[in-house]
Amino acid sequence: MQVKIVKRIVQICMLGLVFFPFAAWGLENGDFESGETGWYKNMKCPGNQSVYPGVSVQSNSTLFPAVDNTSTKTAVYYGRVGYDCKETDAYLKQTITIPSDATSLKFYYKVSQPPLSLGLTSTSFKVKLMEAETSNPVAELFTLTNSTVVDWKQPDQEINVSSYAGQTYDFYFQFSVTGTTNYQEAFFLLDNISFVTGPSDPVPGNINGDTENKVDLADAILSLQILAGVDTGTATIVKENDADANGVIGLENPIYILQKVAGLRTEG
Ligand SMILES: [Ca+2]
Ligand SMILES: [Ca+2]
Ligand SMILES: [Ca+2]
Repeated sequence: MQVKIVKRIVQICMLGLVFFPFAAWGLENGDFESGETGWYKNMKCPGNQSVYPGVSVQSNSTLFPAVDNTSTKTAVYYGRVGYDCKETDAYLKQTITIPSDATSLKFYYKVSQPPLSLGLTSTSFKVKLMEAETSNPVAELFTLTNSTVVDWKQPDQEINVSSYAGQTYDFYFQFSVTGTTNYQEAFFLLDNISFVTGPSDPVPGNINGDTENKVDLADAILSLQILAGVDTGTATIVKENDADANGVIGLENPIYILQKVAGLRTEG
């Protein structure tokens, strides 16, 4: 009888392990269609309306337009200066294990703010990884400061996360607005966060590796800079997208890219 009870207890414990794993694998509710499920929200200002000041998930509306026609909800940071509370460190975060075959991070954002000269002194939006236990910073994956108005878009550069794949982190989307003039405000919208997994197919000519796989003058200029030995600073260079696939950025790249731009090349 006792053996049966012990067996039953072991079974229940094992079921518990199946249904409540220790860390979430991958990202939960990255499109915010389940509201704030899976996300921890830091917001010290109480706010007596649904959206100020701080970070929340809102239904699509004129003020918070959808990123695409599959979206009904969007994460929104509403930064307002000089109201009853200053929310200068609002964030959404979740503890995740980045998929072991993740190559890059994707998300869409939108900014709506007046010019800084009208009373805002700074705005920022950052995507960060922190150590899950200690909150020590690990990496700043994306930074946007003092942005002007931008409609829904993805980051210009691919955000490579392959060196963090398979590891567990606190994953932060952090917002800040400061200013000197009361009632100045800025909105940051965020949606469709996801990890791209598996090796990506090369896109000949997309030397700067932008996430929309555009082959344009920016790639031509970058490849000419590489050819000329000019310091390209922190620019991303994706050798896998070399036009003739030998991994060396030669003159064939600006030629190929300019032919593409001029519409002289319809195939590949
Ligand atoms: Ca959505
Ligand atoms: Ca490009
Ligand atoms: Ca080459």
